Amino acid sequence: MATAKAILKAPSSKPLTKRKAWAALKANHKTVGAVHLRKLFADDPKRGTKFTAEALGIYLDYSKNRITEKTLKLLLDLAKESGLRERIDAMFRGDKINITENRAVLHVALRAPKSETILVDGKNVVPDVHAVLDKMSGFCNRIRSGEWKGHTGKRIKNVVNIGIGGSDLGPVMAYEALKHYSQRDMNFRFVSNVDGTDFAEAVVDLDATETLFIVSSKTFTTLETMTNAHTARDWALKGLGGDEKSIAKHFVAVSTNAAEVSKFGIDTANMFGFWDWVGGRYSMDSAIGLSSMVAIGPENFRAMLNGFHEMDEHFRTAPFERNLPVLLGLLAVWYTDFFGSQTVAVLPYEQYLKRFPAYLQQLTMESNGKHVTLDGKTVNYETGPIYWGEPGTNGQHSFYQLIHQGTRLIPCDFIAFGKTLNVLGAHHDILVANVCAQTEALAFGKTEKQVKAEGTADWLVPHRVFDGNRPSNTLLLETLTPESLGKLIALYEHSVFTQGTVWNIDSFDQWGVELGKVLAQRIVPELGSKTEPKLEHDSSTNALIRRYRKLKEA
Ligand code: G6Q
Repeated sequence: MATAKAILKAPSSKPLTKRKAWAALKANHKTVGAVHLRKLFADDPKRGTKFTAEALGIYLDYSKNRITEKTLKLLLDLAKESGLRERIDAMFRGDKINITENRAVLHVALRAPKSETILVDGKNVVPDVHAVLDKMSGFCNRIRSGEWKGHTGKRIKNVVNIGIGGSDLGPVMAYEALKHYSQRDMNFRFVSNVDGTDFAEAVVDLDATETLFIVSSKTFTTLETMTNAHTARDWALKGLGGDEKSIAKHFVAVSTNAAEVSKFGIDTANMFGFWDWVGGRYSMDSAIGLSSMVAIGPENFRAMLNGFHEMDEHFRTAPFERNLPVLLGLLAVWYTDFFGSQTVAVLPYEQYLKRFPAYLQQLTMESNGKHVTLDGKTVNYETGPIYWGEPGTNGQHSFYQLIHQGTRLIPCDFIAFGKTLNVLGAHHDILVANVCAQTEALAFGKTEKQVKAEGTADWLVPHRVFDGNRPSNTLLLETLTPESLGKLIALYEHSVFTQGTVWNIDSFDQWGVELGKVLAQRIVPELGSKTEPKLEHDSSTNALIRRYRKLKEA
């Protein structure tokens, strides 16, 4: 088992800006950065099929990127010099590559087939993963079939997941993405915010006798989740006639912390476990996905896991030049570090993926929003870009203006499917026509000559010119299924890994989040205190606290 020290000695220990490929890429950017995509396409009629890669039913067209074959080769060299191969092997082997928390990073074990062996501290974790999956399946089948009854004998019709961050964003995204496959006579709600409105609105039309709460929290100490869980407990008890025994039929927990689960009053027989080697933002395919499994059923959930696993295997074994996550990750590095791009827009042309960008925000930014290397040195290059987005075509009528004609370079990932799950006249052709039209317009723009030829008045011409040369990837899949969703998520997970490896940062810790978890705890009693509290913050914070106390009393 490699130690943190050994990991630091991997090829990536050479500072990024001192790697050979880095210098070569800098030089390459000087020439390629000045060339228009129009020219790159005109010079090579095969470009549109050459810069593509296909695996597991996902077609990646990355030809509309500002790269040449040389750039691609250098990016692949950079991956090699950064020790990407060694890091991938280390992750899959169960090495403790999350060095600041001294943990293995094994979300890949969550979707490993029963026959595999993955060791953490000498113990094979795969049987434990499957034991939990089996327990989840049994539970979900009982809920879905109506065999599991609430305290008053009614079947469960409503499932409310209470969790935040990694214990919410994955489940809610997966539920929305796979709604087509969900049990339609049940309601699924997700409560995350400590703002009481979130809970109040989630249960406003629910009957406690038909409602099950899944309290999802790795630590079972997160302020928001525990506050919401206690509020849910009070709400349920009220609706169930105050009998404490009713809790057992209406509350289950997903956590790694059995002691806290018990303290809350949930029988640990109704607890679904996972492990410290599953990071929050990588946990939607662990027991944290219990609400997803109730919604879509165990078979569909397992199909999703298969999709994840296939992409894991692709990432682990495919040569880098055909490796989808590696290509996607390296392109993000190219724009972030050489073009100075600050963001990446993710634009799914699939309404069911409406929460996908929000999910990706956490995956990408919590992972790679780091400013020190694995050995604690401040980086002298940019790391994690800002990921954001909205489904198409809605975004076209709002922020695309800036992508087309603003002053910033925003690389975009367009995601589309060949088949729709809801065939309605020409809707799907119109939807996909917009994907093609947008990527075309971004790349090629509209020249002054073209605008003038349309008879545009001279003074208006500059406003109507589109420079183009704005890069995009297009990901084309066949149909949105549990399996293809699994592949898509794993694709981004491993793209994040690729980026983090090049940057030599710990993509698996989140000290910024931990800080947030403690900061508010000090102020809560100051806001609630009946007597004037002694405030020892800065003058701005003190004044805000005093003003809030006045406002709430007014
Ligand atoms: C994820 C983060 C964070 C975490 C939440 C919830 O990687 O660590 O988003 O998932 O803070 O934490 P709990 O599951 O412990 O409540």
